[in-house]
Amino acid sequence: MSDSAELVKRLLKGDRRAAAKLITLVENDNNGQSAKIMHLLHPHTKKAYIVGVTGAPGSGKSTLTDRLTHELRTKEKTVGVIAVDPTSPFTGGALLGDRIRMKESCTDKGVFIRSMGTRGSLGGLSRATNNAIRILDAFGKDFILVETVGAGQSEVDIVNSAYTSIVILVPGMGDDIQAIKAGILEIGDIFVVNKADRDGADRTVMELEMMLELNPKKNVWRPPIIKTIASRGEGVEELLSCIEKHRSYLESNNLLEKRQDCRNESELMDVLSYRINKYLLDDLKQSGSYTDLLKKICEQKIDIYTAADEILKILWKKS
Ligand SMILES: Nc1nc2c(ncn2[C@@H]2O[C@H](COP(=O)(O)OP(=O)(O)OP(=O)(O)O)[C@@H](O)[C@H]2O)c(=O)[nH]1
Ligand SMILES: [Mg+2]
Repeated sequence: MSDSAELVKRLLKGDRRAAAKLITLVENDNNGQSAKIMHLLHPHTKKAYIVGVTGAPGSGKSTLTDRLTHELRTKEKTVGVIAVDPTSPFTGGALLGDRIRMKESCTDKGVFIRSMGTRGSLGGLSRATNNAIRILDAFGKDFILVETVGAGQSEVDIVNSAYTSIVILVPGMGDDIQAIKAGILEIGDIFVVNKADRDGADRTVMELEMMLELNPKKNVWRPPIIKTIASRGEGVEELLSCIEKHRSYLESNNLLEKRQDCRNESELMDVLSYRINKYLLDDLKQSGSYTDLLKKICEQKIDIYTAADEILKILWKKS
């Protein structure tokens, strides 16, 4: 039996080390190992409930995730936590930081915590994270909490794959609210104003309410706004009850299936474009006609669009 098959077998029996090893394998994705692993895992997935937690650096995502994990554990739910850290790929600084902040949950067997760093090519992080989510799903975790810094496309992609997305803001971020309005506001199913022990929390809630009012996307679900003090665990119970309400809303309106479909489609497109890039374009770059066309562009004999048309013709002929 291959290495990954053995690991998947151990994962399904509840072996934590196998879970950790498998996530490392999908992170590195050497020799197409992710594909093999995902093939074996697929029948064992689609059970976990995925929650995205996003917000600016330092807004309290890890603290809140830790508290939420604790709250879920009191309800006897098992939890997987994935902290996506796109900014510090090498040092492991954020990893340690998250570990320390999440220490409360760390010794608990019902909790599995993992940080993911930027790796590989563009978009590799969201693919690795999606695969890690599936690994923890097959591992049997009831809830998977995914922490991402709310900036950049890959984080938005990751949040998009959650069933319930929590957007965290902190008081005194008026300008930031404006800045994130376009992207993050649309994906928030629940808004949290954390650090409510600071001045201006009510004002932030008000500004947020006004912004949501202006949001043209009028859904039956009106995103609630909750004030929390994550460092003291205040408001966390209410947050969990909002997550449960949102889940019931999705389930009773057949929207959970829809979100799962969206998630599957975006992952399929991601894998397809990755493969098209990797196999077709890599192959093409080795070919003489590609080098010839490139040379012609440099010599001003052909423009880039015409060259691209020529390349597409070559690819179509091949397929
Ligand atoms: N005053 C106050 N401090 C808080 C609260 N919640 C978290 N903090 C503190 O804010 C700091 C950042 O919290 P984290 O949970 O690490 O924030 P984060 O969003 O995960 O940060 P990054 O992962 O680095 O982006 C820590 O020092 C926390 O103790 C709160 O409700 N009130
Ligand atoms: Mg954090």
